[in-house]
This record gives sequence, structure tokens and C-alpha cells, in this order.
Amino acid sequence: ARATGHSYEKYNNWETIEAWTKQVASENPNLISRSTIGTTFEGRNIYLLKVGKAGSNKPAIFIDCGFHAREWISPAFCQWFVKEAVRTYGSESQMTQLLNTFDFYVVPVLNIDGYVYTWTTNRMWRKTRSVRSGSTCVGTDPNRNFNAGWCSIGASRSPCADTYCGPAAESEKETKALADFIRKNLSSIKAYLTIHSYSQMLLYPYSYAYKLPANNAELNTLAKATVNELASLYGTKYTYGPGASTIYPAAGGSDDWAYDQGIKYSFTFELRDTGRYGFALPESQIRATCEETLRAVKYVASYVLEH
Ligand code: ING
Ligand code: ZN
Repeated sequence: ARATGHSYEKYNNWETIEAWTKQVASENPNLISRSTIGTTFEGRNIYLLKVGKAGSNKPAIFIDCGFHAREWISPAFCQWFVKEAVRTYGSESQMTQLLNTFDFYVVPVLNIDGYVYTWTTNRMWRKTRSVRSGSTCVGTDPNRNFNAGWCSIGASRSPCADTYCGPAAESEKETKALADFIRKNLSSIKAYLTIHSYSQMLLYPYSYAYKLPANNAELNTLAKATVNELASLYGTKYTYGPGASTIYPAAGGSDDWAYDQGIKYSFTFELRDTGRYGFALPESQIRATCEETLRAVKYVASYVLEH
């Protein structure tokens, strides 16, 4: 049975996603375990699903969704990924090999308070919902809040701005929880994938400066092959490259931070579309968007497995 009201082809509210995390874990004890990496500003549990065949000292791939509240296709993808992992394990060779080798650490929604706010009050909210003295404006941009050239470019010091970097790096409980988890599991994490929308882009470091990562040539080749794989399903065209020159320069992003921690395969996915619907991507596109993105994620994971 599904969690109440839950559907993989609809956008689910937080209450439904939370119930789903519990149910999908309890129904698949051999492949999934659920834990909490912290709590949000408003006190909600930030869940992490560890997805993989049990084993010791497994390498891991980290995937997060729901950094930005209004990017609803992102949490939809994390749910889809987990569903497909358990559905195809043991019958589809690539997924079976991936889950036998790796643990996938999946955070279905990081910025839960913001996500709830987009359901109750303002569909276009982006930031967290943290409140602090000295400003009447609410929230920090979690993707400007990491300690990677923090607030030096493409971010705002104004608490009212949508790209507010926060009073300090990791000022938000949500980003601190994520960074703490990654630091604690650094030796096992081989790839960091963060799912945003929209623009149809596959980005890799750096965004905080116009500089290239040491393995730029490898990341460029991998990104090109990955977007080709993604396009092979429905023809969806992605552009790819270093963040600063491909989308815009922006400091404090999680992919740059993860890369500088030593995770050599660090990507930001910007899912559909290119602006027709933007953040309000219709539910009728959830299935195709998630299917093509799943192909891309599996491609990256299989590449990492072989390298
Ligand atoms: N885009 C990202 C943003 O946070 C990005 C682009 C990626 C910036 C990586 C910095 C680092 O602005 C969306 N749509 O959120
Ligand atoms: Zn985003």
C-alpha cells in the first residue's frame, strides 16, 4: 500500500512525503534505512534514506533534492529515484550493480520549511524560513550559504534578497546538517549530486569563481556523455559546463563546497524546463522528467563505479 495520498506522478506535500519516507523504508528493509540528519528552523526532521544492498565499507553517492522551495520537480525526482531503485533491484542489471556497489544517500527535501511555505502561502518562495533579529525579512538562500567563496559573488548581503547568503556560512540549520553529514562520511562519498530546476543544465564546479576544477577535462567529458544519455530518451536538450560560465557566477553553492571537500564528481542538475512553465512544471511532465533524469544519474553513478 502507498502512503496516504502519495503519488509519484503528482507533487506531494511535506506531510505526504514524510509519511512516504517512513513507508518506503519499512516496506524495503533490505534496501532502505531511514535516518534524520538534523531538524529545520521550524523543527521538522530532515530525513535521509540510505538506499543500497547491505554491506560493509561501501562507497556512496549523495543525492539531495529540495534545496529551493519552489523547485517542486526536484523532490519529485528523489522520490522517483528511490521508487525505481527498489522496483528494479534484482531485475535490471545496471541498477542492481549500482545498489550492490554503492549506498545512495538520498535527502528527499532539504529545505522543508520553505517547501511547506510554497504549499501554504507563496508558491514562488525559494529560501529557508529562518527568522533573525535585525531584519523583518525571512530566509536565507541555502545554495548561497556554503563555505565556498561565501558571499563573494552572485549572492546578496541583503536579508530581503532571494539570494541572501545568510549572516555566515552554514548559518542555516539545514545547510549545517547537510555539511556535517558529508564531512562525517567524506571518505565514503564518491559523488555529490544536487537536484534543482529549471534550465536543463548539468553544472559542475566552479560557480564561485571563473576557475576550472583540476579534473575539468574529465568532468566536461562526463557531463557531455551524461546529457547525451539524458537526451536519448525524449530528446530533452541540456547544456553543460562549469557553473560560473554556463549559468552565472554564484558563491556559496553546495556543489562547489562538496568539490572542495574532495568529492571529485560534483554536479548540479537543473531539470526541466527552459522557462515555458519554469518552477510550475505541470504534473503531466513529472514522469518523463524523472525518467530522463534517472538515466543521467545512473550514467554518472556507473561512471564513478568504473573510475
Ligand atoms: N540554480 C542554482 C542557484 O542556486 C547554481 C545555480 C548552481 C548556483 C551551483 C551556484 C552553484 O542559483 C537554481 N535554479 O537554483
Ligand atoms: Zn535551485
